[in-house]
Amino acid sequence: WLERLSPGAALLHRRACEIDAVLLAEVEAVLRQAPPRGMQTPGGRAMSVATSSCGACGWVSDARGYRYAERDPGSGQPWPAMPALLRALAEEAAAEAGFPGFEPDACLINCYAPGAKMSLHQDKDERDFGAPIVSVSLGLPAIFLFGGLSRAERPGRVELAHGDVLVWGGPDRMRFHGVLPVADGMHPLLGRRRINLTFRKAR
Ligand code: MD5
Ligand code: FE
Repeated sequence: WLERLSPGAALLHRRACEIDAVLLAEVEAVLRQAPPRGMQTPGGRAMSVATSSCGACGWVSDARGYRYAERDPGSGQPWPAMPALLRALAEEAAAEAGFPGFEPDACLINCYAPGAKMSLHQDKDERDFGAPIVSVSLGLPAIFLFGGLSRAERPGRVELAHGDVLVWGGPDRMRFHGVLPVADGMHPLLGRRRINLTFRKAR
C-alpha cells in the first residue's frame, strides 16, 4: 500500500516482495561483475557501507570527492548494465508515486552489514534535481532518518522493511536523510545483510 510521507515522497510498503528472489538474483549478478567496495569520504573517512553500481554511470567517492563515473574504479571496466526487472520496478514505482516518465541511468547498490550506517546527507551529485530518486530496501530492516531541507531540522524516523520502495521527488528530493546502524539479525533470503538500491537520473 502507498503511504504518502509528504507531498513529493511516498512509501510503497512491501512493493518489491513478490519479485524479491528474481531482483536479488539480478543484484547478485551485478555484484559479481562489480564487487561492492568501501568508499572514502572526501575528508578521508571510511564509509561503513560498501557500494557498487549498475547502469550507464555509477557513484564513486574518494579523496577527489563524490561524483558519477562511467567506469568502476575497482576494475576499470564500464559498470554492468542495469538489469531489466530492477529498472522496470523503479519506473513503475516512480509512476505510482506521481512521477511518470522516470528514466534512471544509474543504480547505486549500498550493502550494509550489521552496524553499518549512513550519516545525514543530501543527494546533490546528480545533474537534474527534477527527476525523483527511487530507493528499494532488501534484507534486514533499518531505521531511515528523513530530515528537512536544512541539516538543523530534526529528522523523522521510518522503519524500512524488506521489499519497501521509497520515492522522493519534487519538493522532497533534497531532504537530508540517513540510516541508523543496522541491527544484527538474519533475513531468510539475504542473511545478515541489508541491501539498498537507489535509482537516479545522474546525467
Ligand atoms: C539507503 N541511500 O538506505 C539510502 C536510501 C544514498 C542513500 O541515502 O545516498 O545512497 S536513498 C534515500 C533518499 C534518497 C534521496 C532523497 C531522499 C532520500 N530524501 O530526500 O530524503 O542506503
Ligand atoms: Fe542519499
